[in-house]
Amino acid sequence: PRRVVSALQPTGALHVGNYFGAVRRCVRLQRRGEPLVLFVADLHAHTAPQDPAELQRRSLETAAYLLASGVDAERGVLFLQSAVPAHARLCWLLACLATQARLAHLPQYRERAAGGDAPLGLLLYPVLQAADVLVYRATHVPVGADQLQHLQLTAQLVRTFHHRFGRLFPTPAPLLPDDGSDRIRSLRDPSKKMSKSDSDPKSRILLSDGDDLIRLKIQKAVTDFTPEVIKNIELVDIHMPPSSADALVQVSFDPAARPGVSNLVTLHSLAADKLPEEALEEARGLSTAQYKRVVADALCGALRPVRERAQALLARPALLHELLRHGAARARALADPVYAEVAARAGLAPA
Ligand code: AQP
Repeated sequence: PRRVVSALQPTGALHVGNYFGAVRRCVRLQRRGEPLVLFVADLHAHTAPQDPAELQRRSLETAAYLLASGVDAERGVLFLQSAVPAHARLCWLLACLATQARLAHLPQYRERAAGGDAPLGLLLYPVLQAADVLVYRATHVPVGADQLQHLQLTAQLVRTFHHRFGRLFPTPAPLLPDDGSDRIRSLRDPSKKMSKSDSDPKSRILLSDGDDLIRLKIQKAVTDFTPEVIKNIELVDIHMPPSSADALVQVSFDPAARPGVSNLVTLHSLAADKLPEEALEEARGLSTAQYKRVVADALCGALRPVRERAQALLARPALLHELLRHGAARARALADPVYAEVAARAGLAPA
């Protein structure tokens, strides 16, 4: 049977990159009938220092935004990672199958550790990710292009596990988006991805931002020194999925040459549920400043209902806690038998 597993870290307030790149994709997979296991990755959050009360508040807030975005907690399973001990238990065994050199070689580790004396948890981060999906025998994982190496590590751990202990897990396949939603850029520096932990709050639009703040941040977004959105100079291949690979549009949607403007086109197309070509068509004849108002309108329209539902949910913390408790019980019912089988294969007590 198919099973999709995904997670978000409660390391900060969710931004539109998280929303279009992860949350909305999960909602749409679920609406197409995929069985979804989704959790708030509070164990992962501890790879950076966390204030305990703040972490708890953020975890609840993240869950509220997932529900507000349309995650169906009854059809799927929604919970906090730390409430299901099988993740950490399987992580230990997988860590014994991984090598230090392999993990230290992963680009994200090298970036975040930056040659310093990093916590061991940071090195183990992708091993816990592997445990997160394998403990539900996931068949598919929605990822962004930057996560592919971690999924390759998971595949390698599956092979090593099977070699030692016999076949047990499907090898989870990546589900990559073809709409650019996994590459939302910082509004202040389009060479970087939009990130929860960027020190500049104007670099990201939060799901909690009101209309005025959304408009202000888009208005201040760094673009380039070309005043028009569409430059009628040359045609380039837009790097679209095979179905539209021959679509040629003007140079404006060129993430390499004009990353700031292209990021606005991507945000516009995602928020308005249009193809980038269609979004660009609306930009024809507009200055960048005028187009920014179109983008801001689309974002306000897409995010307002999510924000309002989240606020209503956050006003009822007892309900949220109860929902997550119920989700964790259902997650344990899925994960515990898988871990019990792992333990039996590995000669360990059943938990
Ligand atoms: N800029 C982005 N564009 C598209 N998708 C993005 N995601 C993150 N940033 C972008 C996707 O959101 C999900 C959340 O992953 P996470 O909570 O594990 O954190 P992350 O990937 O490390 O994202 P952040 O926002 O940059 O958080 P911090 O600052 O804490 O590292 C993932 O599916 C990710 O692909």
